[in-house]
Amino acid sequence: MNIDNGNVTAVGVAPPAPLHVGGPNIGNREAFLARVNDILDRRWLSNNGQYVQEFEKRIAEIAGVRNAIAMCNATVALEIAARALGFQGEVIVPSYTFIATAHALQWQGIKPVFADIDPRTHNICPSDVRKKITKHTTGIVGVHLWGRGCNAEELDTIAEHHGIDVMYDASHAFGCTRGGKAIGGFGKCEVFSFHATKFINSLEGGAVVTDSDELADKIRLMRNFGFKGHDNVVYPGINGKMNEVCAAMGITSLEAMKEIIAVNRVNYESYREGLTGVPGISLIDYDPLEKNNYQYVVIEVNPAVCPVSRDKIVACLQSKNVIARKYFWPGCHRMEPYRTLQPGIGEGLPCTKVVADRVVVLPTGQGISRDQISWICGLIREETGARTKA
Ligand code: T4K
Repeated sequence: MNIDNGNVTAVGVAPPAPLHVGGPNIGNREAFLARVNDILDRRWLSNNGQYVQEFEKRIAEIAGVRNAIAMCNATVALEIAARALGFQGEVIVPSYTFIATAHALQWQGIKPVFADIDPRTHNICPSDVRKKITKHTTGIVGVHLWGRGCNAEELDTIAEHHGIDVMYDASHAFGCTRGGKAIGGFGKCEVFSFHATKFINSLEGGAVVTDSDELADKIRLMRNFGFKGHDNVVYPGINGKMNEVCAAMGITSLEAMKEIIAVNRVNYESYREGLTGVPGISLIDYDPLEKNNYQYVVIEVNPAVCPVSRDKIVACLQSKNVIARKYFWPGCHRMEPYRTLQPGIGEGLPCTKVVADRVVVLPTGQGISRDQISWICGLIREETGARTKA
């Protein structure tokens, strides 16, 4: 960053190629390719192969649960989990989440009833959940947004009171804890995503984790057409299986987990340092007493204080090949089919609107250097007219 005759100019390393939010971490390429060769040599490509089983074992260990069932992606995992729990009628979810959380319900004819969030944590607000329970409610899906654990204790209390179940979309929260307990062990079950854009990726992939052996058995059946052994179908299942190449990538990614988190953390701190003092811009916090994966660098742009709008900041970054994202604007309830099916619902979601209008997610992970982060912070300072420390 230079301050030249009063003009603030961003300096640093401009990217040779676009810097994306969600740019994948690759892990040890040779280790991955060796596994792929092994898969080809052994001619076992899918259907509960040895790499899938190994991946599941490691996921369960990290999540501190008895069972992990790997799936082709987290969306299908959410659908299977919701179905295995017998959700129907209405299920309460936050609107401020990736659209898959709501679609996984809607796709099965379940109505997602949108609850507001706590503007401080961005997670589902238990008191709003209470207000949205009706005689048709059969469950609650909490989302540990950005990897920060939901208020699981309150959600459990509500669910118990109404005789319904809670499950979690933990797509962002692999490797994180809440109150020192690994995310994975809350509610009846939790779902992780290992999509390419997640800090641990299996190219495409997801998993349901649970301590209940009974639920796990049911989910395993549902994942594989309902087959219980050869020639014996006992359930109307679907195909949610993970293939061996994805599992090989997942295992390779897990081997680099510590390293990736360390990089994410350094990146997060670099952004914090680079954006300190920019008026109206704040970085969301991760509780230092918890384990965090730091996979999302999330800033909030307060329109009452920041001299430029959130959208202008995003446009400026994107024009410079920094593909920052307005996740999860505008909220699920303002996307189809929900905005048509549930008109007026937004009136009950004021905090969702405030947060969705403020958030910008910035690129992180192994594909970005500290100099590039410093350059991005410089762009933001320049756009907002913020002076920099010498
Ligand atoms: N629940 C929650 C809370 C979630 O966040 C997600 C997924 C799910 C459920 C469902 O999980 P999966 O069924 O996908 O396992 C992306 C991801 O596709 C999605 O998995 C993720 N959340 C979401 C937060 O981000 P989009 O619509 O933003 O995708 P797209 O194509 O714009 O890619 C995102 C960025 O990543 C782009 O800037 C490009 C970059 N990218 C992407 C890929 C695939 C790369 O640089 N390399 C790549 O290989 O949803």
